Amino acid sequence: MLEQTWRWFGPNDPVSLNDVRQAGATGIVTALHQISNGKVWSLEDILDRKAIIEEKGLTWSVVESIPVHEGIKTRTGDYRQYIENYKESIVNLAKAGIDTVCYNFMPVLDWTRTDLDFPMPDGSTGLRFDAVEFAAFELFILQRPGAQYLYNDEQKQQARTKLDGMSDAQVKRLVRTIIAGLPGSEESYTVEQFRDALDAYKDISDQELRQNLYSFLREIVPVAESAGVRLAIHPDDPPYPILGLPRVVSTEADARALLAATDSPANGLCFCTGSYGVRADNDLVGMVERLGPSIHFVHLRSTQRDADNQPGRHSFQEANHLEGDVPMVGVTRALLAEQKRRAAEGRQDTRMPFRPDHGHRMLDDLTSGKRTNPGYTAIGRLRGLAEIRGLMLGLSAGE
Ligand code: DNO
Repeated sequence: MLEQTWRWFGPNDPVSLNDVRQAGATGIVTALHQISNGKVWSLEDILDRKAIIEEKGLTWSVVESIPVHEGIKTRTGDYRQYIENYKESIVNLAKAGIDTVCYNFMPVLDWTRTDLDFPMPDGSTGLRFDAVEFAAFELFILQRPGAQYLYNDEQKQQARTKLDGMSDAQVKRLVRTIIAGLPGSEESYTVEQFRDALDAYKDISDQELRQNLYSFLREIVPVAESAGVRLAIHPDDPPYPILGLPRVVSTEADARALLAATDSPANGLCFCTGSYGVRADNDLVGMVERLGPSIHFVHLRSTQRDADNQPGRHSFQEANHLEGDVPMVGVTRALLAEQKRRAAEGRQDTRMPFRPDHGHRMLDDLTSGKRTNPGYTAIGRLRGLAEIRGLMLGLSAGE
């Protein structure tokens, strides 16, 4: 079995550590969300948080995430200081015995959706990214310079029609959903600030962002390696360019290039099936088979692409964990095989933490008025964890 973990947003998370225990997870995935981007995580703050987790009989398994300051991504401003601070946080985590750190290198926005309560056929609600709504936002609300060249006339018309059919409240909600920051994203903007944040990338190509990422890795990976910490980069979500921004962690080729840029056991991946899985050209099972040794952390969830999708800008919604486009059985089987392989090889890092990523709002979470973080409900994730746990047990029993 892979280690069963659960994302917890800290003491203010409406889903408590007691709830996590009852869900049957043993590891906690969390971050010091109260510390602003770019600042050092002190050993004292880390130990305080660790004690809260251990008091409940759980362990702090993975840090998700130490956020990467925008200055590091653009290599502007005080970025050198932010990199030094990042290293110090890694070393402090190692001193506290925490050895796995997730991060991402998505410019401006972390994960992005257009609807946080999209009705599912069974009456639950889930997260959705609608490419037409997103185009409406970009073309007509944000009026991003350059956006008009990304879409053909038919797509522009579709977006216009979509926007015309929306009430003021719906438009407001769409804007908020896109720019106000989803849980864990650590950045949120007003429309004005958002324009400025995008502007900072106007001269940064994919190639340059890639180089900025690799330069960052060349600095932090050796520090992580000597401290005994494994880094796990989360892929882009959605895994294709948006808003004219560069995108560099969306495909198997991207992951390989990143691993090759700094060859070290500390330089690894967070394998998020929901993010990579939105692209039909990502062969998820093959990716686990080929990249397995570098997978330090796993997010298991599924997505469903719309039937009428246009390649490169898919609309999708999040599916139940064992349904949708992600071949969850094959992926899980490949992960279990990787775990066995590590044990046979004598590697120490055999726990391979995974968390059930996201979950629908369902049952009491729909009716109780409890406000959980979008995607991070108790009951929806409990369903995901229970299904995946059963799947793992079944697959292991068949060995
Ligand atoms: C969304 C999450 C992301 C993820 C970061 C990792 O639910 O998967 O916010 O934590 O991208 O840095």
